[in-house]
Amino acid sequence: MSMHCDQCQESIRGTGCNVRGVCGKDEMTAKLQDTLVYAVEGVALCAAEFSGTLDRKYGQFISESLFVTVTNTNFDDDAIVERIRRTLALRDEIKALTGKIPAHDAATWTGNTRDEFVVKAMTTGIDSFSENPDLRSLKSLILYGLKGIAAYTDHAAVLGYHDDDVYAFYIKALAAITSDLTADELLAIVMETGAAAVKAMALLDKANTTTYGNPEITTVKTGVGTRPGILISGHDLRDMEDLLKQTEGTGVDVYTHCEMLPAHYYPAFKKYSHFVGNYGSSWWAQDREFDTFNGPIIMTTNCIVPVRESYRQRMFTTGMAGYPGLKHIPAREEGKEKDFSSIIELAKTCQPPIEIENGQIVGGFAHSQVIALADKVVDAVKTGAIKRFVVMAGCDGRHATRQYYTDVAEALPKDTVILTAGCAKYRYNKLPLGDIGGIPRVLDAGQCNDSYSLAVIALKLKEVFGLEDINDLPISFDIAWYEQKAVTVLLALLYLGVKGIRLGPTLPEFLTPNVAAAIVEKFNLKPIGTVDADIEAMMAGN
Ligand code: FSO
Ligand code: SF4
Repeated sequence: MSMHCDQCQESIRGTGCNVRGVCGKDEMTAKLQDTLVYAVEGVALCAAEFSGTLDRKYGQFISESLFVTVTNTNFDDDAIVERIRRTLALRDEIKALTGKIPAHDAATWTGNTRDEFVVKAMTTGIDSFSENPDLRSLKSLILYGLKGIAAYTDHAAVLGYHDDDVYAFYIKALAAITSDLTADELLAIVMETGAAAVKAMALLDKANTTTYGNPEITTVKTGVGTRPGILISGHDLRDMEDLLKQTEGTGVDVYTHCEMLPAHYYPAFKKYSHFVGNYGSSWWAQDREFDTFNGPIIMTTNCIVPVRESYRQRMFTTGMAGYPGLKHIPAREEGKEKDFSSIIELAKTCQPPIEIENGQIVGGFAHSQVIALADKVVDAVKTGAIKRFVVMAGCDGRHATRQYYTDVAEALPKDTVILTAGCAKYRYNKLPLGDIGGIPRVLDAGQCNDSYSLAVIALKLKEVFGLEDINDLPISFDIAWYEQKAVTVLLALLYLGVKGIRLGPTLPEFLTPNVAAAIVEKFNLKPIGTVDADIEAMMAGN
């Protein structure tokens, strides 16, 4: 048995991960995830035969299943096997509905055991997409974009928000990647994936802000209190809500980790006095930070890294996240909260967190807050106090090459403002970069999906300055990517017409030279260079 995975930035250069993932994913999990994607393609092929309006439960299920296969989300083979079974049952339900069976193996194959799923995986996965590397590359780009979109539509669905157009697009695009299409036809679907990405991010923005209010400027503490705490990570805000409600008055504090930091910016969560602060930094540092936290940890989504013995007994997953041997908190029953009581009881028996730093992080600059400050920002641009905005959103990662982003943040001229979102921010959000007339030099919009806010802000500035083209604004894009949600954000930005984006630390391995050249030519996408050369070019508008 062998695996092949090249979906993230830490994929082994030149070959992809083919023995074991750098992320910790082993061959069995990789094969089962490939089979799950294949089963989902079968659902899409059968659903594409349906002429009426399909119940949204199918789109929602596709969204969940793709999300399970996103990097660092779910390593639990049993959970994936169970999901493959459910996917096949759903596929057969649609076949019964349409009475049509597409002439494709994904629509007809059957299996029920883990062994059968692994055997199926030998002929599925991205290697089965096409013999032609360029076509395979384009299909991978579409699939990985869909996986990121799936994470976002899943978060929105948890809050009761759905976009049937995006659900319909899953069916169209997944059916397309199982078909023989030309490079031009696939490129058109790549652009449509960008359009669906914008819709998915807009939907999630609406879901989050309607449910929890618009993020506001907030100072978040990084020190610790004296009571035991629960650390919550990932991106699911409804889990955050349920946890804060259930811990109120229990003597247990709540801290955020990594991508949950922006929960502090929402009015609905800020009001809780036991919502103490943020503990630690980016996802890849979790094994150190979870160790010293002392209390229970809840992973609501990715990114999970291989779990150390020292905190295994106090780490939990929920939602689409999973890890073998960790307790999984089940989905909430209709109209009820998720039950975090066992975690709260465990927390009461734990020591308070060990302090690893004692400072603060300022954030909450999503579109509504920045637009509320628009006059101040526009004045600062007009008077020359702000010369340029540099969007440095995206993901963080393990590699030392990401020091580039810290160095750029430190070396940018003092009359520039960094716009950020996602875990990429941890490379520079604790640096004393100062402010410009009261406007902080790092404006954090929130989680990676809040990159949508940065696009809204750019479009608003374009309108205020009466410009025809978003590329005429004094904004440069210096984006960091790691997993598939960043692919989604990149496709969204390309779809919105942003040109000249710098992408690092490396261009995606799954892009062949021909596909990369086509994207570079059309969008002037470029790999990052040296800190000095990139800053000089950005300041000159290149
Ligand atoms: Fe980071 Fe992980 Fe939010 Fe990603 S925690 S890397 S792009 O999952 O989702 O930014
Ligand atoms: Fe490798 Fe990334 Fe795939 Fe993990 S997700 S197996 S690190 S390419």
